[in-house]
Parts: sequence; C-alpha cells; structure tokens
Amino acid sequence: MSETIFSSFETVTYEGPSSEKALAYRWYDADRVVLGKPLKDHLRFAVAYWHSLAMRGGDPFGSATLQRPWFAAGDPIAQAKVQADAAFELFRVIGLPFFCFHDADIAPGGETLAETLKNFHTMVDYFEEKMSKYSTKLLWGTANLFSHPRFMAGASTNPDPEVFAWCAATVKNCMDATKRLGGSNYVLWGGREGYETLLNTNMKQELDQMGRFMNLVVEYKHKIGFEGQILIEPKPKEPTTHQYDFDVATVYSFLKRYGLEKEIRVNIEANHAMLAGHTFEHEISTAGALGIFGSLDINRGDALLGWDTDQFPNELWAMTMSMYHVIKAGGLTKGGCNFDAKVRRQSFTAEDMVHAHVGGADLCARAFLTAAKLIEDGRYDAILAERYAGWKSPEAVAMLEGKVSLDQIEAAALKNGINPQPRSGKQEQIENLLARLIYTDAL
Ligand code: XLS
Ligand code: NI
Ligand code: NI
Repeated sequence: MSETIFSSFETVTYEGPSSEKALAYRWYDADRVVLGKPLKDHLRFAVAYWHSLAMRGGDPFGSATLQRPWFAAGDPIAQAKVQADAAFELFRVIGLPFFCFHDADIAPGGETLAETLKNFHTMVDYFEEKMSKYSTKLLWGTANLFSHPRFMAGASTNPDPEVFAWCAATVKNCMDATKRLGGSNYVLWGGREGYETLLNTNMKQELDQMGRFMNLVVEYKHKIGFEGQILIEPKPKEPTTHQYDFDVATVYSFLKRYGLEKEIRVNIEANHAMLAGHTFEHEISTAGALGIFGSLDINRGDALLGWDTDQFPNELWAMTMSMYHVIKAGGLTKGGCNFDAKVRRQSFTAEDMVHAHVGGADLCARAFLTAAKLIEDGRYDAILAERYAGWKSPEAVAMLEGKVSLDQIEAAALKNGINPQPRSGKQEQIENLLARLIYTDAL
C-alpha cells in the first residue's frame, strides 16, 4: 500500500464535551448505549466516496482546487487503487463504520460497456481485499447514471432504449458488487430522470419507463437474494429543471402507481428537502407516516444560495428534530447517516477533510442524544398525545376505522349537540420547552 495523505493522522477518539483537543469526538461516543443500543448502531455513519475522495473542487466558475496525489498516480486503474488506499486510511482516521460509492467514483469508465464493467470489477476485487484488512463496511452502493454525456437526456427515462439497456446492465453489475461487498442498501438517485423542458418530453412514456426499470431492479434483488433495502433518493431539481423523484410524497405516489410501495423505501437528503421547499424533518416525518423511511444523506444547504451546496451539517435544532422523527419512524435499521457532504473549495488539506467528518458526526450524535432525551423526558410527547386524545373515544375510533357512514356521523353529531370549541395549539410553549432541552450540555 502507498503512503497516503491520511496515514500520518492518529485515529480520532471520543474525549467528551470539555476536550480542548482540536481533533476529538465530543459527543460521538460510539459505544454509549442510548434507547437500548450503542450510538454507532443508531447512527451508522458513512463516508461518501464521491465527495471525500473523487471530488476535485471545481465549480461552474472555477477549476479544481483539491490536488490529491491520486489524481496523478499513473494509469487510471493505478490512480483508482491509490485513491482507494487513501480512502481506507481516511476511514481509519475518522473511525466511522461505513462508506458509500458510485461505480464511477471507484473505477474509470471504458470505451465500451464491456470495458467499463471490466474496470469496475477489477476495482471491486480491490475493494474486497481492502475491506478484509480494515473494519469499514459498505452502507450502500449506487450507479452514476448522470455524469457521462450518454445520460444527458436521462437514464431509464431516456428517449433512446439503448441508454435504458446500458443503465439496466450497469445497475445489475452495481447490485452484484453491492451484494458481494456486503452492502446494507442499494440506492437509486435519478440525477437526470426528469426534464429540462416539457416541450420535448413525453412524461407518461418516461414515467412508464422508470416504473419498468424499478420493477426490474426489484425482481433482480430477489433473484440474487440481496437482503438490503432498495432506496430511491428524492430531489426536486438540479441538474434537471424538474426531477420525477421530486420529494418523498411524489416518490410514494410513483411507487404506488407501479406497485412498488412495499419494495422500495427512500433515502432522504437534507439539502434536497430544502430544494423541494421542505425541511429535513418534514421529509423524514412524511416517510415515517407512509411507511417508506429508509436512510439519510446528511448535509446542509445554504438558505441564501438555493442549490445543492452539500455542506457538512452544523444546525443543532434542525438536526435534533430530524433525529426525533427518525426515532419515531422506527430508526435507521439497515439505513444510516451518509455524509453526502463536501468540504469547500478552499478547504483543500487532508486535515480539513478529517475536521469536516468529525464535526458532522459530533453534531449528529449530539442531536440524536438530545432527541433521545426529549423522548425519555416525555413532556413533549405528552403535549402531542393530549392534543389528539379525543381520538381515543369509542365514537372517534369508529369514525377512523370506517365503521360509521357519513349520514350516521351526521345523526350522532346532531344528537349529542356538541359545539366544538377552539383549543390552543401551544406552539410557543412547545418551542420554549424544546429550546430548554436542546441548548443544554447535560446529556
Ligand atoms: C446528488 C445526490 C447524489 C446521491 C447519490 O445530489 O445527492 O450524491 O446521493 O447518487
Ligand atoms: Ni445524496
Ligand atoms: Ni445531493
């Protein structure tokens, strides 16, 4: 193995909130048991290979600023191997349990489909070898069906069936690799599954193509006995003007339409929620209510920019309420917290990369501990329970369970003569209670 830019760093350890050491975990005490299991099993943190290893720091106005040694390490396969060596050293340094990758992050493309797949499997072999020497596991694999020009008019929604077939072959191989590497999930983010202009788009045709594609994916999952979750990642736009996987609710209607709501769940990203005009917790709560909550892409957007800035998270209140809804949705079982986040262009040192992950994990851990405390404290849940308590009466249960008709409800309402009186929604009381619980060090 080559010496990497991360090799000189010690593994970052938990030191507690009062530590003065720059690189230490203050809240992420991986083995601390909360709500019945260790924090690391609740959060299942993952490093995103594309942002942390493959990204070069270019933006629409400027070129690469991240001059990583592996970008100049010989032929493309040699480069990919040096990059993988650095990746596993980064995983060792930050001590987070998982990583996620796209095919195109870990292996160079080829001239043909056969050559592209050959390169990919060469690198999957290399990853298998690395994973046998390090403890990092695979949270999810995915295919990049948006960067290469062949995908410019879409992947499964492309007007050309040859592109659909290329994508099907690619996803088949990525699912095989994900299974082989022990991945817990397989993700589909439809980067170009939408349109730039409706003027040249047959929406029904494209939705039917995407519905067929997802059914093929699910059939293949069962055929190979992959036990992970299949996840769609909603995003409303960027790079398309309109993406079909707009938000959680839109994905749910798509899944229902194509008979997939029991097979596919969602991977929810904070910045994508913002782009859709929602909060992260809104999207998590929606997925929980619809029974399709799967996993999280952890990051944050910039309220003033309006694009997918993919910054590391640092907002305690929003993350705490997001974690509260994660717990209420049944938790991250096979899912996890994938840092789909990148350092800024000016943060080009190896140290910046380590700080970014450590700070992100600490913020999420603190938020999770606070959310657990909120639940154990019980006062917030009691206010909610009290608000809906009326629905426990036998008459209300009968209405909700469909045991009475509209005219029977009318007759009962006339008979009991109740004139409903407004009750306080208690928003400010709730906000004050949460502020007291969130902004304290006592966890
Ligand atoms: C892009 C997406 C992407 C997915 C994986 O906006 O977040 O990074 O997570 O393809
Ligand atoms: Ni993402
Ligand atoms: Ni994103």
